[in-house]
Amino acid sequence: MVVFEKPKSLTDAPLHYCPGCTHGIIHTLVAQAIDELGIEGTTIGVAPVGCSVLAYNYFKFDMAEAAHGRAPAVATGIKRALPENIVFTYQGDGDLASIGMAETVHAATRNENITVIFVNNAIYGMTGGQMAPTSLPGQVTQTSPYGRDTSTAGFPIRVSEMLATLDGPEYITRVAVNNVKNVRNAKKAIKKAFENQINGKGFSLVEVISSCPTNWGMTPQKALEWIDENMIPYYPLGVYKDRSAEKGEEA
Ligand SMILES: Cc1ncc(C[n+]2csc(CCOP(=O)(O)OP(=O)(O)O)c2C)c(N)n1
Ligand code: SF4
Repeated sequence: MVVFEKPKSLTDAPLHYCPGCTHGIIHTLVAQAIDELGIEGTTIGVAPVGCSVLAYNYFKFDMAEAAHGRAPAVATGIKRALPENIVFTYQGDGDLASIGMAETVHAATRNENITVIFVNNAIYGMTGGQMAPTSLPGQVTQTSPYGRDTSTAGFPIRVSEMLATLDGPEYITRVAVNNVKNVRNAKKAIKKAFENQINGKGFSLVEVISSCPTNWGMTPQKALEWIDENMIPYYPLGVYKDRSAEKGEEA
């Protein structure tokens, strides 16, 4: 009996991510959702700038590469030109919540019928561990060696809560991938975010709390524990907006 097999929507290319990085888990969940929905032939992904810049090597369906932070704008253009296709972005917190915040907010408030996978690891991974908009108060990074000082660097941005205040978006949720239970919930949320697009519901964003053991300076195991101890208390998991559910409609 086959218990587990690689999703069809992943290529055979070996992932370049650091040992213990949870980007790989999130790639698998996206690919599984696309396989299960049978949309691999019509899906177009938009890769970001960040550690997942090479996502187009790993997904077997069509991919486009956006300039840093511009993925929701690129996805908007693709979706409007090709409305029958399923279009998603895959973005880190530096990409989505720093340089790309405007594109994110405006795509959400327009309720663009796209799916956004937002990987929040509280740091700029690819460029060597600088402070991100989502770095925690007191978090040591390359650009906050004494810890994030909120009096000069401000407070972390809770993207899901903020977007949920807008009338536009259909579905905003936060999940994590640091243990089996959370991975299972993350899978359900990602699948629902794609189903919403198939059903024409509009903008769906899944924020996934992810690890960066390399730049956090921790073992992979400790990084998963750090998510429970530090990330989730600041970024509570849960559904922040589900317009159809609020109206009592079917997904
Ligand atoms: C216009 C522009 N500005 C800055 C950079 C440098 N840069 C590359 S990746 C990155 C941040 C990536 O962090 P994040 O989006 O959190 O993704 P991660 O690597 O952590 O997955 C930055 C600032 C760039 N490539 N282009
Ligand atoms: S630097 Fe961090 S986010 Fe990037 S691949 Fe390594 S562990 Fe993952």
